[in-house]
Amino acid sequence: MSSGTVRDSVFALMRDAGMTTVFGNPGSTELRFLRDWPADFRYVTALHEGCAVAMADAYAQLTRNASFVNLHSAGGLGNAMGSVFSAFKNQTPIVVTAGQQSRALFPTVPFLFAQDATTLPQPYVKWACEPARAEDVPAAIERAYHMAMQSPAGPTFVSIPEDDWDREAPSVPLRRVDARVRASQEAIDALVQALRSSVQPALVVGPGVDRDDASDAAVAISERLGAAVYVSPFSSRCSFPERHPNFAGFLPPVRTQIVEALRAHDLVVVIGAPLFTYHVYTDGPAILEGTVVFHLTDDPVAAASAAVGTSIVSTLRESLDAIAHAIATMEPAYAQPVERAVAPLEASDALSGAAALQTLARTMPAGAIVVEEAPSHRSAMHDYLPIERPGTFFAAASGSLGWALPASVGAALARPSQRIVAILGDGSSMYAIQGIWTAARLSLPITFLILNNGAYAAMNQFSRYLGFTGAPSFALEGLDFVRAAEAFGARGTRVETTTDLEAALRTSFQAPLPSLIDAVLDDPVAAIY
Ligand SMILES: Cc1ncc(C[n+]2csc(CCOP(=O)(O)OP(=O)(O)O)c2C)c(N)n1
Repeated sequence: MSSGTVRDSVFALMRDAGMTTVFGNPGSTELRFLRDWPADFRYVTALHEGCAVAMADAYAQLTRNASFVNLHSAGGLGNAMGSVFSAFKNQTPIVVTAGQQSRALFPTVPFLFAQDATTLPQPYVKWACEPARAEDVPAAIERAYHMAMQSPAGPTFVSIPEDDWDREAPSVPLRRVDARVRASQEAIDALVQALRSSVQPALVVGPGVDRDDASDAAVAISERLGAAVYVSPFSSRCSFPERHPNFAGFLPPVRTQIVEALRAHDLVVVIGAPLFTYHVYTDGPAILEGTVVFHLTDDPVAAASAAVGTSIVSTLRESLDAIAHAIATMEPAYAQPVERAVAPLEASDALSGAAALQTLARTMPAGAIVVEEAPSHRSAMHDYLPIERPGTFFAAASGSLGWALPASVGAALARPSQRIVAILGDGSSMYAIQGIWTAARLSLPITFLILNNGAYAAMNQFSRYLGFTGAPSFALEGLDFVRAAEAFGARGTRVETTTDLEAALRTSFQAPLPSLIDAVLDDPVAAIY
């Protein structure tokens, strides 16, 4: 086994793993890693560590490979934790590294020392390690890579003392780990049997289907069975084309409403999502009594904590292919159409959130990727901006704000020839506004569309839903988004009508550069759920 420095070995390993883009924010404890930067590596500077991790998150989701993040000791990792939480909930593979002080200084509790470095990111990383010896760092990174990639995928963490990089270490070639998990034939047979005998089956698809690139199999199964297809509550990806005739809509994160939505079905198969994700408590059963429930998941925790039914743990691609194959000889059936088509808004210059989204749907280039974080507009988005293709919609599964703006930067880096549209609330955008600087520095074709209602409107929405009054104001006055965009080197435009929004969008889509559109809405607080 050849030997060089830790640094030689880690860079070789990263090359083998296809992790040649590093998202980070630097400090002195990372300098030995960053110096003499190899020409075949790209370093993406983020001005906040939460941005670095969110960029790496979308980049990993779109490249379907773990991404690599390098942060500055405890302070950098601390800043990143909101996005680490999101990556954990998104099940995105990211190898997060952070610099640590020199080993020889540990006993003196030096400046920048990350005390108990591996505890800080817990429990939102799958594995955290500060190797016992410098020469163990490459093997730790290799393990972090494999752990991050295995289902359920997620972030992992390695703390690296700064003096380790120049120490001698063996080279660690990347081993191949095939971690696909296949369900037993018996489990698949039972599910196929239930599908064959169901009168009115429903599929509930979650982000895991798109994550496993298995939407085509979900479409094939639904078409063969005539199964209505619902989207799981708060799904962070598009797993089923939303204009497909079998598409039946989005389940709300409320138990009683899910029961109601699925009432007509004798069989419900939840695929690639928890069963179910709730936001508010309501009493009653998780599903109508007598409904048969199956659950396909790659996440043992989701299987163990499902409210009802039979859970089958496997890689989704494998089990969906097996099911599609088993029912391929059945006569194709047609789903009973579900009444959900929402009438288009009448032409008007009034700029509501719904009108803005309808305008976007009309003007957005084919193949554009939408990254969303505009909490009070989520249901209007479902109604007026149907996502037609899996692989073109991303949101944070965590509900933690500050993800989408930098995630759109990671998406643009992964898909340089595609237009990225970040749909952002005015409040949400401010958690990570400095991500615009990275987009501007790298000339990325991102349209930041701010749905500006001048408030944390979701907080008002939710207060009303819960019947609470008397909270401090959730208004957000005095933010100037055009000047903010310009301060970071991007173009900014403010619009107040649908006509001006359409013009601004068309201009934005023509330039291969980032631009921000501040859409000032005239919007009453919409109902929630
Ligand atoms: C990190 C974080 N802090 C706070 C919240 C709580 N929160 C949920 S929605 C919301 C309001 C977001 O406002 P905005 O982006 O303007 O969207 P709007 O609700 O107006 O559509 C807040 C503060 C959160 N989800 N994440």
